[in-house]
Amino acid sequence: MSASAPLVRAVLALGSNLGEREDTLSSAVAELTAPDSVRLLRSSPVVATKPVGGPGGQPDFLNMVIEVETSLDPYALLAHCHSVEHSHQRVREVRWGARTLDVDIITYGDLVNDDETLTVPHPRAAQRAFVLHPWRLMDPAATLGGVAVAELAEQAADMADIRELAGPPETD
Ligand code: A4P
Ligand code: MG
Repeated sequence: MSASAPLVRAVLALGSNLGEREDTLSSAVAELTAPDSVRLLRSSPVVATKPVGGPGGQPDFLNMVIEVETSLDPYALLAHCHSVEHSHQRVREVRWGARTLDVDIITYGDLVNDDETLTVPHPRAAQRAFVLHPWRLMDPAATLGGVAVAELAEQAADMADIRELAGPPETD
C-alpha cells in the first residue's frame, strides 16, 4: 500500500465579471471541492470590485477566496483549477480581459515556487484588495510573506473600490 499524499492548505482566489457571476462562483466552489482530494475548509463572503488593469470598459467583478486542504501537488491543483475554469467556458483571449471565471492559487502551504507554469505565492496578490479583503474577512489572522493580510489590504490601491454584498439573512 502506498503512503498517502501529505495534506496541504491552499488559498484559492475566484473572480468573475461576465455572465451570472454569483451562480458561477458558487458552482465553481462546489466543483473545486468536489473531488476527495480537495476539501473546503472555509470560504469568504463575495465582494464586488472594480476591474484592476486590463482593457477599459469591463464590467465589475465579483471576487471571493476559499481555503482548501488538498492532497494534490501544486501543479495538479493548478490543472484542476484550469479544468473548473474551462467548464465555465473561460476562453483566454486577452490578458486581464473580462472572464466568466478566473481561479488563481494564492498560496500552497509555505511553498515558494516560480517557474513558467506556476508562481506561488501569487506574485500580485499582496497588492490586490480584491484578493486581500475577502481573505481577511475569511481569516482575520492570515499573513502573506510575513505581513498581516489585513494590513496589506489597507495599503492596496483598489481597497476604496470594494463593496461587500449583503449576505443571506442570519438564521438562529
Ligand atoms: N500561473 C502562474 N502562477 C499561477 C497561480 N499561482 N495561479 C499561470 C494561477 N495561475 C498561475 O493565467 C495565466 C497563466 O498564469 C496560466 O497559464 C497559469 O499557468 P490566466 O488565468 O490564463 O490569465 P489571467 O488571469 O488573465 O492572467 P493573470 O496574470 O493570472 O491575471 P491576474 O493577475 O490573475 O489578474 N480585477 C478585479 N477587480 N478582480 C479580478 O479578479 N483579475 C485579474 C486577473 C485582473 N483584474 C482583476 C481581476
Ligand atoms: Mg488567472
